[in-house]
Amino acid sequence: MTFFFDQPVSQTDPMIAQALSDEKSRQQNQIELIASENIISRAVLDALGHEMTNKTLEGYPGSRFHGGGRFVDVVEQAAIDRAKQLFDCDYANVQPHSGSQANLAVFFTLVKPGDRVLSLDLAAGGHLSHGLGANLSGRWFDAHHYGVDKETGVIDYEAMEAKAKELRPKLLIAGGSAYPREIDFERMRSIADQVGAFYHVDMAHFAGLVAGGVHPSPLPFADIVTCTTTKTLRGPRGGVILSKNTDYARKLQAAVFPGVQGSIHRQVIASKAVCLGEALQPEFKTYATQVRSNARMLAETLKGRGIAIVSGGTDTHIVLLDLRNQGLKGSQVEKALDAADITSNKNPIPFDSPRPPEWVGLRLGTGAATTRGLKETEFQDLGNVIADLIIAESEGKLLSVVESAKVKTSSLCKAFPIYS
Ligand code: DSN
Repeated sequence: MTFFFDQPVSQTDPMIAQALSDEKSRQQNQIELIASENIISRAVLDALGHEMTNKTLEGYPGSRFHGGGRFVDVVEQAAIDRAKQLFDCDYANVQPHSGSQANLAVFFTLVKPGDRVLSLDLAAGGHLSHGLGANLSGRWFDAHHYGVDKETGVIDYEAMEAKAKELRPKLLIAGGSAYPREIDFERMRSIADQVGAFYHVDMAHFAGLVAGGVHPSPLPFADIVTCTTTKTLRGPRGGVILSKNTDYARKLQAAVFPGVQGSIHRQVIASKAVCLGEALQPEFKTYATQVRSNARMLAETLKGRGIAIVSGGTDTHIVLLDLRNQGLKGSQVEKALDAADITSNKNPIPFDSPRPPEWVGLRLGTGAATTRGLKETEFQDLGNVIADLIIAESEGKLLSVVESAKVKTSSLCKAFPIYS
């Protein structure tokens, strides 16, 4: 059996090994601008690929359903303690397998099937786990949505308040996947209080900016906050639930396990602990500051080249392009950028079609490329490369710029290598 325990995948399964190797090269040789992605450290990666994956364990540290959990208890307790310290709160649950599972546990804790919830419209930047019809949250709850002002692209708080007063939801939800501006957490708390609703903030995208001190924290205002460790927080795929109010603790613990999950993913929790430990270091503030500065530079550069940015700019890592002036769909531009080794995703803009092929937005994010080491100068260059590609695509001349764009992307990748 020695080979079973010691042979690497490159020897045992060449087909999968090739795909893994190709994916690593793709990441090394492309500039990643998908806002929900990042590049984790070798230390986080080590924990993620650890033998701790072999263990089965349900329950919480010190109170498990299976034996042999003492070392997992060490990592889970460390992750809990670090999350509480990082976000200055009194309750943390690090077990959710994803942000969607974390959000489901919040529903489980605060509302009952059929209850009314009010969340950000998907096209305005919301998230599918906040009440999309095709998602369990939209099937089991009476979901309604608030949106953004048509002119400014910023959340219309007056309309939100009017809607909350009319609908009297049990739960008001903030946050999402593509809203680039700071949210007025205090104002939403006041709206929730006026209608007797619970208030949940999903900070999945901007959690790293909160951790780095460059974005306001929702913790002082929300009943419960969820996030992923994946995006600006620069950790493994997985969710976290946080609160300053320990009154929710008992219900939240039971909502995660056995409410929506069974056995925990121990190696992921170990890697969450490592990522949270990294986020507590002073260098993380420098990284978070750079993420936001880079996003501002990217937005300004694109605007300077005549490309509209939803809401006119960004307060986070997200830059959402409105491609209507160029007569392009998001999917066309996603492909044009991909041809030059820049990875992005088509996205709806506010009031966009519900059909993905018709979306006229493109979402960019600066987390991963900032981790790679790119600063304002490189993001200005990148913004100009992206503008060249968009303008050429709109004029039907993409091939004339792809090769020179690829040379620039390639030189950035070489200058800022990953996983040497
Ligand atoms: N919600 C998806 C995104 O923002 O891309 C995945 O987390």
